[in-house]
Amino acid sequence: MNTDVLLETRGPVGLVTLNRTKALNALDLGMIRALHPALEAWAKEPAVQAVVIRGAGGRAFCAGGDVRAVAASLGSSAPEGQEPLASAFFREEYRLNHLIHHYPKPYLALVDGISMGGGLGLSVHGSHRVVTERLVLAMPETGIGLFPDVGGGWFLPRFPGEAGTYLGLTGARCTAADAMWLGYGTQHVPHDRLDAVVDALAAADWSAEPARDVATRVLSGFTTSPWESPLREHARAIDRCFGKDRVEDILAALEAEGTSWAQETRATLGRMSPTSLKVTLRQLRLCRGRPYDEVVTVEYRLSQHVTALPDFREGIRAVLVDKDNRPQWNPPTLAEVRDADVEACFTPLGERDLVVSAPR
Ligand code: QUE
Repeated sequence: MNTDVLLETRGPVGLVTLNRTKALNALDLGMIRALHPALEAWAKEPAVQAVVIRGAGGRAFCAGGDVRAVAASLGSSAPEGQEPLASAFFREEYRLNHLIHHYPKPYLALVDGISMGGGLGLSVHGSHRVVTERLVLAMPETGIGLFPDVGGGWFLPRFPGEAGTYLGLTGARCTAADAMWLGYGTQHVPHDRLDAVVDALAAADWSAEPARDVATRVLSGFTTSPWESPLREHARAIDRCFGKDRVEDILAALEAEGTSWAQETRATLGRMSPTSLKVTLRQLRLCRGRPYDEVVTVEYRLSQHVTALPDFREGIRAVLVDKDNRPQWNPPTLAEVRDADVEACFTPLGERDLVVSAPR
């Protein structure tokens, strides 16, 4: 039994508690393999009206995918007859995200504390994303030589204006108020009311209305107003600077802004993997407006190509292993990243492509 994911039913509610607290509930392959069949079973089980997912430990909903394990596996070949972790992990993670995206019942993520990367994959695709004042939301992958996956190509372009481009390139941390403005959060509820939310969902009468409306009505009894969104105050500058289709043009636009925010944003971009920045901007432009199922295929291709580049292992080393936060990117500058090498990250995988379709 996998104790990193706790599964229980509370009357009509299927309740998932991410419980890998020592790693801020970062999602590993064992957790994915526990979650997927449980969600599939609850989708078919008539007694289950809704699914709730939350994080244990009080600090994080989910800090991401277990990219550290993926990076560690890259040096050696997989055991005889076993698929490499980098192939299996991303495929099974994206399949889980896809199941949540098309989930036939209300799926309520109680997002309290840190939600980054893979944590968005477990939440943003659900019908209800309940955020608390403790939320710290980010897509920080360009800082580890990766790209904003788990559907970033689908949900980032759907955020207001160019906010998603800004968040995907810079990895900027968002507050609960930002998350509500973005549309990531659907309800804002105080942290200390979350247990009462679960109790109220378990006690609700699910027979009279569509389940989605029951969930929304129950949550409406707990919502509060967030503060002003700091991110929103920069929305016009973000739209001016991040609407460009080349990273170099974004940097030039930030320089022309001449504000301290623009200077800090330029400095942040200067610390990210140049290859990741170029791949990410291409991903966001290519995927904008595309159906999610197509985005999954593009992102799986990217996951296989990008994790094979040197920046991924170096980013994991610098941010998660040695924690010196001084990655030596290769190539080290945007100018040295060749367009052909960016384009190569989008190459189809043939037999190994991940092809998904909505359930009928
Ligand atoms: C970018 C990421 C991740 C990250 C940091 C980044 C990520 C991830 C973690 C993480 C954090 C704490 C843990 C852990 C993993 O950090 O995906 O095991 O304890 O999972 O800059 O994409």
